[in-house]
Amino acid sequence: MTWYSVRMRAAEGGPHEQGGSHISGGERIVGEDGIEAMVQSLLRRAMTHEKGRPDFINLTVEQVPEEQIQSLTALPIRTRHAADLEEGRAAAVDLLAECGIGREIAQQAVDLIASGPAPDGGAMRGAIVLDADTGERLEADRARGVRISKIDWDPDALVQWREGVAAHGLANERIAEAVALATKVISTPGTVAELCWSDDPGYAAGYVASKRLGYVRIPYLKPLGSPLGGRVYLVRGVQDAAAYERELQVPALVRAMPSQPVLPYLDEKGELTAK
Ligand code: WAQ
Ligand code: MG
Repeated sequence: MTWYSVRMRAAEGGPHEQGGSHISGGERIVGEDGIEAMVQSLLRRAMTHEKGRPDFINLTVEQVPEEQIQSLTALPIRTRHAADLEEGRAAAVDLLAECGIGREIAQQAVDLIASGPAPDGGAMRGAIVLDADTGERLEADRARGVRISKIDWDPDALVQWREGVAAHGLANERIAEAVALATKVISTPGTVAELCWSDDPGYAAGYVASKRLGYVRIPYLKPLGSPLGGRVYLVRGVQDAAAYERELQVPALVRAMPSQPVLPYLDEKGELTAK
């Protein structure tokens, strides 16, 4: 099977590298038959995005040899309840602390995304790389951050996953993409945990992910209407963010399912509940 990486990034006010503000991006891997439809779908995503109308769109199609593709097992999903934004952010700090991150650094990760981590005070195109012990930001470019690329679900695995999570109302493209991205970063050496919420004004949910906790959804991490969101990759033992990003860009397909794609809820004490 020959695979193709199809990726898109869109900005308003010129290209990203000339200061344009990020509107939307996408990373997919498809077979030859799927290229045309994927280009169309990513183009539509860019042109109809709620963040605005891009005046710059970059679409890249690139062959990826099968033997270069890493196979990943999807992180299982669970939900941590939160009634509102304050509870949601407190839950995120608790979960990061459970991953062995000091509460101050965990709070810093939340505050970074909440305050608009790009130099212009907006969202970044990629992720912050945060040293989990010192709180130092390691990414070289604070507008771009580091990006995972060449990532997707194997088509058969995606069908199986959708069947497994559909009863929980989770079988949509946004969550599938987020699980694939989280699975990739958590499998990358040096990563301790990830914190994420969307920069799309209409989407308030996010997650904390780690090897042990899996992908823990939190329903409210920001006020609806806010264009501020992002990702923080909390790392240990990473000196060179460029080398870390090269690992994030090794082509990967999520090909295997966890034994249970959806796990029980987590309560405030981080314990499993049957709810
Ligand atoms: N690599 C690194 N960072 C990225 C990437 C990537 N490939 N794609 C996006 N980001 C960063 C970037 O800073 C974006 O501004 C930010 O993440 C948010 O991206 O209900 O929709 O695509 O379980 O808006 C999570 C919750 C949704 C899903 C996340 O993010 C759920 C989402 P978005
Ligand atoms: Mg977005």
